[in-house]
Amino acid sequence: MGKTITEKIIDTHLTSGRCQPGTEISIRIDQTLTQDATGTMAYLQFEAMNVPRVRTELSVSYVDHNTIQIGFENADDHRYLQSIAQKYGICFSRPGNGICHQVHLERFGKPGKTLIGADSHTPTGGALAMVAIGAGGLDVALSMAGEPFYLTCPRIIRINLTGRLAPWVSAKDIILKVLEIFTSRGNVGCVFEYGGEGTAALTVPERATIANMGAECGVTTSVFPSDDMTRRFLQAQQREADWRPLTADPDAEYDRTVEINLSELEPLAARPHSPDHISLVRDVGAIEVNQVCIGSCTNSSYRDLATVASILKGKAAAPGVSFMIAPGSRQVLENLARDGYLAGLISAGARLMENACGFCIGNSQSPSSGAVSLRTSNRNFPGRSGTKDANVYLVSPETAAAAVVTGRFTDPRDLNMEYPDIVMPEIFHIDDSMIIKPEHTKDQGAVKIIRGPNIGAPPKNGPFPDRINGFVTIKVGDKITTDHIIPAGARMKYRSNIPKYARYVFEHLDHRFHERAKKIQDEGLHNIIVAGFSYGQGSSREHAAICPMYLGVKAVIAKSFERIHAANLINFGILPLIFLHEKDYDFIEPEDNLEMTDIRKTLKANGKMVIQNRSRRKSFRVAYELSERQKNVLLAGGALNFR
Ligand code: MIC
Ligand code: SF4
Repeated sequence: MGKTITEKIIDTHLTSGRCQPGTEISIRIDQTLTQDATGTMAYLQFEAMNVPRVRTELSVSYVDHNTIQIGFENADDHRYLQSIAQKYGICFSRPGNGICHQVHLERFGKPGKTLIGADSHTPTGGALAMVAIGAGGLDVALSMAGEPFYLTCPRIIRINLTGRLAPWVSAKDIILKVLEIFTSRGNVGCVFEYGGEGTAALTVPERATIANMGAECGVTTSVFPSDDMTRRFLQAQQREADWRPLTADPDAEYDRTVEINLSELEPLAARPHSPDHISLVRDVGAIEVNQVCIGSCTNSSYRDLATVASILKGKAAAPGVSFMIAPGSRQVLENLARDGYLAGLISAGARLMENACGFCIGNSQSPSSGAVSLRTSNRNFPGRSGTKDANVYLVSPETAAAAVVTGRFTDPRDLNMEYPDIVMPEIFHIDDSMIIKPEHTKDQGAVKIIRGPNIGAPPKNGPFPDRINGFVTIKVGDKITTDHIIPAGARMKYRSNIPKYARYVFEHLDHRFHERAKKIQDEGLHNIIVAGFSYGQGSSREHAAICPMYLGVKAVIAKSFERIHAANLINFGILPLIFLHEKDYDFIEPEDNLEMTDIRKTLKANGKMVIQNRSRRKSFRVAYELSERQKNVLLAGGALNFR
């Protein structure tokens, strides 16, 4: 039987298990990436592993999230990361060099390789036919230490693209269509593999937009073939030697095939406050737009910004629109400048942001109260922009540019102009001077690691208790994101300081969570979180597990979990439990006293887990989906203790 691209890559990297969907396997990791907001914790954990040098083919440490640097904390983190990179043999992409996923695509990604990254949009690398997976920092640290990466062998869904995109419809509209079909929940353990004649016509940056936002569906990753388009992209990056063909066999079998006819697609938008609230741009209506932000790792390539520049040529931003551009990388910025596009953007009134995450993570450009903000990024979770009552819509660069001109939500086809035909540079102007390659000196051990006062050691956890006697510290609904659990934006500067960061757990849902959790913990009791479907969507930040762990959370009982967050909970010794009967969720109230006994014995024997709700004098059953390895990690109190 033929094989899919994903199976081919997994097969050549398999270190344990058999490639049977739903079972646990482990794979060898060729490349890793980290970014500064997850990186410091990942490297603090890596340091604790006492490995002299990374054991991957390539590890890259990017600085792209916290580049505003109000106060000393972020600059200290950057300095720490640079010293770590030098000591352990890691490439260091300096602040200002660009967003990790864009730069990795340009300078490092290779067809057929495995990549894990401490960022949920790592699957962007799937545009280059990699198996590229987002994970918590601790899992990335383990991969850097040469250990395999564990995952559930995925079910592969083929997305067959037929037809050809009409003018003014672009890659963002394809992935928004995918989000409409699959939604943001219920896709755990799947991989999207793209094929068909519509796929062949997409350039690598367009494929990257699609692979990037597969993360919003919750899939393990998205994979594209390595074909002539891939070769041309790598050639333009002067890396043709890294190319190799990689396609699915014609008789490969998929779990399911979904067809999307590109010729029928129209401009789409994700309405507030979820990436899967999809509408036709036409149906949103001509509402007034206050802010337009073009950038993020989803849509900040040369092609995206050159398209915007061409649409805006000779025009000016409407007076009511604050218009921002954040190029994905220094390479994108420099090539736009050399080719004359940048001047046009500036003339149109663009406010030029640094080549970094910036507005996307809410650490700058928060919209005004109640504003309508159009963004080309990938997440419009409530409050993520930094303004609680802002309405953020996710759209293509074309739709965003149309709103810049008209000041209203506008279908770009109504601009009554020719669709710009962007000619991509045959060879990009390339300058890697902001990537510091690790030196191969003999006295690596002598390199001094520089730690600022905000950088603390990762907190320790004891073995998992046999009995949980605790309280429901919070009960939340469906689709709770890691942004809800532990906010980013202005709070991100405490990523290396868990006692401080932990004060903001569930800040926007219940600002007294921290106080209550601390009180329960101080009384020697446990905290328990109760949740609905799809708990832990979005960011890979392991702080959404470490900070609750630090506050004495021992279990999360949910209707379902998202992949990365469930793995992070286990890695930090928090038990993820699933309601066996969903209706039991309705019978629990905040502050209920719950008790679980004989936990260690039950888990080891794969026995039935029953929880007593002592406040309601009721009991209910929960399930757990844990491999033997995960049980051992959990019982040890987390992956650092287990190693
Ligand atoms: C995000 O887009 O939410 C982030 C910020 O890039 C996160 C990582 C983080 O929280 O540091 C992600 O996507 O994993
Ligand atoms: Fe950065 Fe936004 Fe991409 Fe996350 S989604 S890596 S914050 S640009």
